[in-house]
Amino acid sequence: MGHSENLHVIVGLGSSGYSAARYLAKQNVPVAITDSRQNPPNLTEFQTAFPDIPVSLGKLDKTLLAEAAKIVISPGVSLKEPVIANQLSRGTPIVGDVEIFAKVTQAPVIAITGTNAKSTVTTLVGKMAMDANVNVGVGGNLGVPALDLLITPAPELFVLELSSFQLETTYSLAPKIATVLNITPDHMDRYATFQDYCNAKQRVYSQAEIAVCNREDAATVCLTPVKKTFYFTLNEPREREFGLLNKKGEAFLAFENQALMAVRELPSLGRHYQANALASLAIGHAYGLSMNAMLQTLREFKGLAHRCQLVRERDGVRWYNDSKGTNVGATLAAIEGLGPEIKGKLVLIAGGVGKNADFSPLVPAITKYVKSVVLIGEAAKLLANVMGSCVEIHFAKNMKNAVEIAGELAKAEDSVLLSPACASFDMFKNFEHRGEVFAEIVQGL
Ligand code: UMA
Repeated sequence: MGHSENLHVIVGLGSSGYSAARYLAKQNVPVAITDSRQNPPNLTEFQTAFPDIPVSLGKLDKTLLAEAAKIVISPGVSLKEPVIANQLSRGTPIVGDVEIFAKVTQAPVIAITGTNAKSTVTTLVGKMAMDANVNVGVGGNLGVPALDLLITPAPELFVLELSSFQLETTYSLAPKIATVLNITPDHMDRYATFQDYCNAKQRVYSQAEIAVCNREDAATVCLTPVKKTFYFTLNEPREREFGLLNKKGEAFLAFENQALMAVRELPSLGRHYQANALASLAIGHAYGLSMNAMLQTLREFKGLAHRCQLVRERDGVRWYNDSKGTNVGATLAAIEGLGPEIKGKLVLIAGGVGKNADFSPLVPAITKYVKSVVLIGEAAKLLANVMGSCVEIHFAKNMKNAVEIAGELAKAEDSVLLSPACASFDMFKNFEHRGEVFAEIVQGL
């Protein structure tokens, strides 16, 4: 393992680690990799493409890390990991892939974070820019890792979804526009307190030019001085706000006192989706996109897979796949979004890896909109303890069993909602896999 002045040790060979290696190798920066997993994803492909890059597996390689001029850490690895914390205290610079990206990009960046809805808003804003003929790169925590967006011809705008993990290791990013869409507890297996998690999210605003904040969520309000701030709200908008206006009994998306478009023209249902549309308008407006063009994009955008996605209607029962509901806030948004829109009640399928979450915030919404809950996965017992007093509970062995039970419970005008409030790793590869399994079983009914 050749010693080198400028050795960059990449921690993690997931998609961020791989993209960092690819980027740095191209710049002729000496690179080595360590991953605590014996068999990280991409290993064979990586070793075929880069046979000369040393890879150390099975645990984070302390000796290798001690040789690093710089450590490039993947978002899935905590800075509190003892070998990492040790290097940090010895003064080794530790950065994430987004920091490397921020150092080299000239084009303006729209940076989008929040506990939920960030993928939807990132995709929507990206589409709005694309529809306005902007050469835009869209990625980050969603889909394409940031460094893989550095292609030629260089995009004139980047729209990045950023997680709190990525923000923790980003220092130089100066976004043209930054937003925190909402903050509710998540990843409490990585953060000591909710405040720590909020602090990580707030980092998106440092050095931003324009902030877009959620009027309904105090934790999203920008605490750093910026040039301009816009807000979105589900109430009537005031100055510099996008919100909902009621005109002759009909709800409109609106900017200040100006109605823009009837809510019923949106192809996706739910209050939470209306908030996403308003946030996207606020961001696009701050960037200078034409309002009419953005409204047209909203009319055409059908929403993302695994987010309150209608899978099928059968015997008057609608089946929704919200497998992306991996935390309490997301599931709450799905129940409160769909609940008021349907005539009957919801049958909720939930459970999976609980991530030390407090599930009690779900209780009022479940009491109001849910008639039965079908539970799967590791957190099933825990969820039952929290919800058992307010709703009928059923346990299922697996997804197939859960769908069968839900199918018996749901009557015409009810809807079945898969929104687990948990991660998927106990039973599935990821949330996409969970959603696909669910949809396939439902299609087969
Ligand atoms: N891991 C180890 N040992 C290691 C390195 C990683 O056990 O040495 C584990 C991690 O604990 C984690 C998994 O491997 O469970 C993946 O971690 P990673 O850092 O290698 O992840 P990547 O494949 O690089 O993907 C990351 C984001 N994943 C995480 O933050 C966990 C992806 O977001 C993102 O799309 C990708 O970078 C590109 O930027 C996924 C995600 O779940 C969708 N994000 C979380 C969320 O949205 O809630 C934050």
